[in-house]
Amino acid sequence: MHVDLQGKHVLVFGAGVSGIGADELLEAKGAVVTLYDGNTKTDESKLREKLPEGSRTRIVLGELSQELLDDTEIAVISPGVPVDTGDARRIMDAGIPLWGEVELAYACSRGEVLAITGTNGKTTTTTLLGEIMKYHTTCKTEPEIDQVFVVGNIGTPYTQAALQTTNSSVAVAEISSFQLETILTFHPRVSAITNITPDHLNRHHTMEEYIRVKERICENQTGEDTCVLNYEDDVLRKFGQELHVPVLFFSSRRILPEGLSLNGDMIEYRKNGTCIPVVSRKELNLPGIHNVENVMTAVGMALAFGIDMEEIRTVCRSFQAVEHRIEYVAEKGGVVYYNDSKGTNPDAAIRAVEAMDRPTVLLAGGYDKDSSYEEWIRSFGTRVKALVLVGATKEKIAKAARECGFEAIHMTESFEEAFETCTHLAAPGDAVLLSPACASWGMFPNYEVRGRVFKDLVNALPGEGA
Ligand code: UMA
Repeated sequence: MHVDLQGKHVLVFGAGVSGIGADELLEAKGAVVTLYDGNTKTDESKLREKLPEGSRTRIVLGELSQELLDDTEIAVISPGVPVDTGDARRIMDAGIPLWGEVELAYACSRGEVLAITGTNGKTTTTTLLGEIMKYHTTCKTEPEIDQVFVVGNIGTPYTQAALQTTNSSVAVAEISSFQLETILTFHPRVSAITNITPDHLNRHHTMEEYIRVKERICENQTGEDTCVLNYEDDVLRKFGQELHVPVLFFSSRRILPEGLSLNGDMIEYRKNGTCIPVVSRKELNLPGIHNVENVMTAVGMALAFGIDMEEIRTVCRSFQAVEHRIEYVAEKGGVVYYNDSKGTNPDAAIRAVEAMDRPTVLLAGGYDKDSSYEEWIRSFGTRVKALVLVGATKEKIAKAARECGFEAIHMTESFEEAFETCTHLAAPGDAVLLSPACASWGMFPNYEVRGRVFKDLVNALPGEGA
């Protein structure tokens, strides 16, 4: 699909990585771009350095003036900007079309899109599917796919790849609920929703709204497409049973007559009365049942796209855990350190706790997303021996922990102090797990930086490591 943006006056709202990607794409398409960011502390010259060479973009910081709005034909909004308040609302009230950065990228792209959303598992699934698709292109002398782009919420803005896409390329896109809020024509050939549990409720307000937004990933799909869904998620099972798009279900708890199931240790694929073993759980280098579900999602999507089973198997067997997702860091003084900085909500953090096989000192807390923490605390069982808290949510988590009867709580003032406390509390044979159940914002720019700071602290501890 290609839109004509030549000479159009476009306002890009938000000057993070999405805004910069959008700016670059819009300039290449001949639009007259204004890059706007509400944060007055933004360093304009540093921002300009990030824009393409010879960029003619006008940068506006602080206030979004009426004059600028009057001059805007299309606004492209970054995922982190809430659409129902402040300036975004003013844009909509002024009748200016509001596109998400994903919509802009899609409208300027060619080729097929495979898109993954869900509360947890998106990044691992997207990475694995990207690897399967890339491997596929190396297996054929004349592959029908010429290039694979792994984009979206995973970190590389979709807009950055849009102009390189061709009629034979595939974009494997991790799409967040924030991004789905502002799609219009976005149409994946295969979509997937890994699971839906409470997250980002400060932004979406209610669980119903969060679910509605997630389900928008299928909105433009047709009977020719496929949606891969988790049968064990009550919301998704019901959604799939009523969906206008063919559904491929997967289950880690029961054998489904059609689709992907876990039978003992074996992932199996059933279709039209035949059953094909895919890969054994023991052959995967990923801990936890949630990762079996992530593998099933990626496998289902690859199969729906027509990739050979043998190619899928090869990649599943060699695939390693994604950085920041229950990532083994090192063993120091008999203590094993795990980085699960990507555990940014209680459900993701439950999965990390459940994957621990030794007494665990848990480092948690961070930005407040209006989450409730009781279920996560109840999942501690006898595994978590101490909870070390830091950040804006520490009091709320401590209160919830005490109400659940968990008393081994240690309050700290900084991330460094929290880490040091963990090292004192952990004895040889224990694990220290960073799995905050909260976003990093307020303390760090993103979860990647938080995870790297943690890993640097671990690696600086005395001892051999590895
Ligand atoms: N801003 C305003 N006004 C506002 C809000 C923000 O001007 O009301 C400005 C900020 O000052 C800032 C810019 O907008 O300069 C930030 O934009 P952004 O928050 O959209 O961040 P980006 O750097 O563009 O990164 C976004 C995603 N961030 C969010 O959705 C919050 C990244 O996902 C994504 O990797 C990137 O686009 C590329 O697609 C991160 C994330 O935390 C990993 N996602 C959430 C999650 O996974 O839970 C959804």
